[in-house]
Amino acid sequence: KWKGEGTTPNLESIVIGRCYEYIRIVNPSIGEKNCTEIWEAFRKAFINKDPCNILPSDYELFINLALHTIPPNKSLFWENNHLLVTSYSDRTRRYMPLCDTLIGSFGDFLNWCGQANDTGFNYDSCPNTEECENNAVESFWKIASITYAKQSSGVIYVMLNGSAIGGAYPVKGFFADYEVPNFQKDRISRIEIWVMDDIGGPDLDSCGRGSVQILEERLKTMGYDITCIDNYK
Ligand code: ENP
Repeated sequence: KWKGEGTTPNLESIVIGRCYEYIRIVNPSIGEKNCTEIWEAFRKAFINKDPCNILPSDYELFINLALHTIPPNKSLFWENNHLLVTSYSDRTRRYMPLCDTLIGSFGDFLNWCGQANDTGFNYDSCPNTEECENNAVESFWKIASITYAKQSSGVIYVMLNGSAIGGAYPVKGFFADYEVPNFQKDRISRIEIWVMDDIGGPDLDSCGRGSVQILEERLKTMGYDITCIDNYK
């Protein structure tokens, strides 16, 4: 038995439903997509395999089928702010973070894994990152992050949490390791960082200080035009 939570019950129905909701209601401008075919590609990435040996490249077909453009100035990167990002982005109406793309909607708030020599899902438990990094969920978010960062253009927004223990900008994390290195410099006009403190929470990190300063310097060294705003209204 693994230490992580098992596959979300009704995963197939949830994901196929989200896919149709996405292409019919949330973002019909991406055009026709075959949700059943995309689901099959997603499933085949990890089913009937050792759950600790799933690589980002196993999701390549899924990514190719689900890919659509991200409008310029709509990308929103974040760390430790999932619920605020979800409500503020308003399902693509205001911004389009990764979880509001068709690719991201296959994983957001869900859990999944399979097992070797078995064509079903493991609903009891799944390996967490400490048990093995090459698990189905982690590898999914890696390739999703890389793809999303490569497609992002115009003004790039980054929402960090100034009350996060360990710093607003984790120097190891999806944003630092898979997104920043994949930005397409010639398509990005500037980067705007928002450091949001939790309501009633401590002000542990802010623009020009601590881990936010590390991020600002990293991006400046890469040649980006940066603005940073504390508690963006
Ligand atoms: P956490 O640990 O605050 O939140 C993890 C939760 O957010 C999980 O429910 C996860 O879905 C969902 N989620 C949505 N988008 C992402 C994502 N994009 N990602 C990992 N989990 C995501 O988030 P993290 O781990 O720090 O990740 C934040 C990253 O997301 C940032 O790089 C941001 O720019 C990016 P699930 O399937 O695990 O239940 C990439 C990695 O968008």
